[in-house]
Amino acid sequence: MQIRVINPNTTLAMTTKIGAAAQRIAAPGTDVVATQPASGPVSIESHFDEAISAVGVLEEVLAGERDGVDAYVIACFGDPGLLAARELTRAPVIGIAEAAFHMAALISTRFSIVTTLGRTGIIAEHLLEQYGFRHHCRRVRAAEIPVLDLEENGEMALNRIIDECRRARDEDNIGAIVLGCGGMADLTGEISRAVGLPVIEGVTAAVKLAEAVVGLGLGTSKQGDLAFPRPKAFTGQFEHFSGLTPTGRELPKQK
Ligand code: 5HY
Repeated sequence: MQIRVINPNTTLAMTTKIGAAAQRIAAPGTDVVATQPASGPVSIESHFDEAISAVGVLEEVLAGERDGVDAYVIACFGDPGLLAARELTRAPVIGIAEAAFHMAALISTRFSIVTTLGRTGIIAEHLLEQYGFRHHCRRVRAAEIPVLDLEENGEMALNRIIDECRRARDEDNIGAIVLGCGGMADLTGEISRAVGLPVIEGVTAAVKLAEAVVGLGLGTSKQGDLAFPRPKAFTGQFEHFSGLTPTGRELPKQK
């Protein structure tokens, strides 16, 4: 199967790192293609960044539909454009925040999240509510590092994240930690060894969930609100979305 892992920001170093972490965890026979939008923010650290990056995610899904992709992963912890992306395809679309919440809830009754900047913590709070994991999560904490410090000041960023994870371990009465950024995709092992708790991050969790959904012969339901959007005219820079019709690509029958 082919999984398209979309990094919604436009920092190639982070896309490459996310792709490598995803391919490392993928099962034999799973081919990971890591992509990023042609246009958008170099990092996503606000509601504005999220909103702009969501259009880029949708462009990448439409490109994936032309390539016959079997599943998609949205590799930003805000899951930007997730439901809109699901409307565009029969293939499963997995957001890394949702995947990490599910995985953490499978191995612990309570977890805390450690993200980058405090200001994006509210986005994780909203997703916990939306996905029904509010009662599983003790706290949403922040290492107070800009997202691109994960690329530019890796050592410092890692130490700040480990310090915050240790505080979560000592203060939150939890069984696991969720890392709140796609750019942390390669840090789980090191942090888990340093903190002594299971550490989940969304990119690798999402790849395994995508494989499971495809493996069951399941995909995005086209019954109800995730049906293909009704074709219509779009104007200006979005004119190319006009008359958008589904590729009609059928998924393998459910097992
Ligand atoms: C992410 N920003 O996963 C989010 C993390 C965050 O560019 N990739 C980003 O801090 O919200």
